[in-house]
Amino acid sequence: MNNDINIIIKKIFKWYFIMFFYADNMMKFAFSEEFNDEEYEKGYSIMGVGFDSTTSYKSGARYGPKSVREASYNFEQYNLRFDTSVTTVSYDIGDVQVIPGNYPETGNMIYDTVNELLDKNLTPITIGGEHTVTYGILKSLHDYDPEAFSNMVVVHLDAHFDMRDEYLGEKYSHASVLRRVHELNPKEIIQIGIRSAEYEEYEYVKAHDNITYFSSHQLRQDPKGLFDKLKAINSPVYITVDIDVLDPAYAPSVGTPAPCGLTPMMLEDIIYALSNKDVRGLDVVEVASNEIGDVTSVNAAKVIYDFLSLQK
Ligand SMILES: [Mn+2]
Repeated sequence: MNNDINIIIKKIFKWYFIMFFYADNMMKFAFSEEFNDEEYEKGYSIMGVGFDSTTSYKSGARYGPKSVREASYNFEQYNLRFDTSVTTVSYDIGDVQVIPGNYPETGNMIYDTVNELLDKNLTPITIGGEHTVTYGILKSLHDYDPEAFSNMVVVHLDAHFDMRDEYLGEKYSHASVLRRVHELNPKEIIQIGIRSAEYEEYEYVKAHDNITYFSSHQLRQDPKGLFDKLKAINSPVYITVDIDVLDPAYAPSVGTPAPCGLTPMMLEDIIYALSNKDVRGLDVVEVASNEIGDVTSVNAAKVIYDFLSLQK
C-alpha cells in the first residue's frame, strides 16, 4: 500500500522527485561534466548504481561506482590505441538511490532515472552494482520505445550465461538477469566470453534461435566468427559488460570469478567493433572493489573510457 502511494506521488510530482533519485557522489568520471538541468546537450550520461544484494560469493559490488570513477583518472584524454581523444559530451549525474536488499524498489529507481535520461536525449552509461541493475535499464529502454527494443541486439560480455529462471529463490538475481532480459523480447542476445554454466541455462540458450554465444575457449581458437557477427549488426545495440568476462588475472575483484577468461586486449577489440553502431546504452557491472588502484576497477573504467574516446 505504501509503495502504491509512493508511486502515485512520484507520478504526480515527477520533476520534484527526480532530484531525490540521485545520491551525492563527490567524484565524477574522468572527462565528464556536471549535469545542469537548465543547459545541456545531447550526449551520454554516466550514473552509478551501488547495489549488491543477491551476490552469492564475493560481495562488494556496491563499491563499484566509487572505485571505477576513481580508477578513471588513471587515463589520459588522448587514446593512443585508437588515435582519438575523449571529446564527446558526457554528464556524470551521480548515483541512483538504492534500497539495500530490495531489488524491486531499486529497479524502479533505475527505471525512472533512465526514463528521465531518455527524455533528455541522454544515452545511459551505468556503473554497477551487481548485474541485476541491467534489468531496470533495459526494462526502461523497452517501455520507452518498444519498437526500437524489439529490433535491439543485446551484446552481453560475461563469464556466465546469467540465464537461470531463478537463483536461490530469486527471480531477479545476478544469475538470472539475462533470462529476464530475454523475456523482454529483444531481437537478439549475443553472449561473449562464457565459460561457466548450469545445464538448464545451456539448454535454454540452445533452445532459442535469437541467443548466440561465443565461449572464451572458442574465442581463443577463432575470434573471427565473433567479429564477423558484430560487424553485421545494423540495428540498435545495448552493451552489458560483467567485468568477470575478463580472466581473474585482470579482474580478481568480482562477485563470481571464473578462470580462463578474456584478455583486456580482446575486450578492447570488442568495444572497438561496437563503437560505430547505434549504441543505446552501456553498462559495466560486478566490480567488487573499494581499493585504490585495483586492477579490476582500472579495467572496468577502461571500457567506458575506450567507448567514450571512440564517440564523435
Ligand atoms: Mn553476470
